[in-house]
Amino acid sequence: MTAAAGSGHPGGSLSVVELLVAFYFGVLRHNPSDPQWPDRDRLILSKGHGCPALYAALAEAGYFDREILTTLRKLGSPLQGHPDKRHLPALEASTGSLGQGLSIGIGMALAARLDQRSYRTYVILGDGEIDEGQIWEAAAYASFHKLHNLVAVVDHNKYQLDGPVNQILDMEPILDKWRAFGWDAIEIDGHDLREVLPALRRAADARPRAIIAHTVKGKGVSFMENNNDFHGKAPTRDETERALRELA
Ligand SMILES: Cc1ncc(C[n+]2csc(CCOP(=O)(O)OP(=O)(O)O)c2C)c(N)n1
Ligand SMILES: [Mg+2]
Repeated sequence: MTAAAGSGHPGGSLSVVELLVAFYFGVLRHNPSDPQWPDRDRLILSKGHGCPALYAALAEAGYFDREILTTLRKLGSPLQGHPDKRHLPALEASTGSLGQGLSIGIGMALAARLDQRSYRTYVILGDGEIDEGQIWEAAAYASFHKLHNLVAVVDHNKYQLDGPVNQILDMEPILDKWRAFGWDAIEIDGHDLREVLPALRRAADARPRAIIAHTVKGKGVSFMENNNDFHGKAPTRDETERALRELA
């Protein structure tokens, strides 16, 4: 998809594939033929630049035709370079301006409480994204208000735009930070469905839950793995052929 577009974010898309597969095919209560079903679980991809993986999962789940996947980033396409809810009803939020998704998720979790609905709200955050101050105000707010229907998943792929997160603004110890903010925090291998599925399915307790998912940026393509050149650059034609061969 990024090759067809000639731009985009392959690295951070590939690191969330298993998380999205687990969500759409094993966790979320949802109905692709009725995206506005009031009791559906909500999923927000706060690190919106990873949307090629989200669009692929939505197409596979039946929200729209796979044919349009290669219109990514084209003028007039519903599949914009960052998720745009106005053009794609399957999305819960327009994201891409990093730092905002957890606050949006809090609004949905509070609405569920007010409306006495049992849906859960899940938010996928980037590990560079959680450098944003707004994330930590949201984290404090969610635990103070006991939003047990809210789950944050951090895609901990160890890189952000400019390089390794631990050289830019290191949030370690990440687990302790979420716990100090009152969250039930656990750590998993974000590429192993045997760990991802039970973590996402675990019943709620009294607190919001944070899942730190250890992942590899560019997962599955040898020359993209841990190579941050592919944070925001499309592969060339040759690279695309190699990548697709490796992923097949
Ligand atoms: C508010 C805001 N600032 C800057 C950017 C530009 N930007 C896009 S991706 C990115 C890095 C994000 O790193 P991370 O959250 O770790 O994402 P991943 O590694 O999964 O790609 C930045 C700074 C943005 N989209 N939004
Ligand atoms: Mg990252």
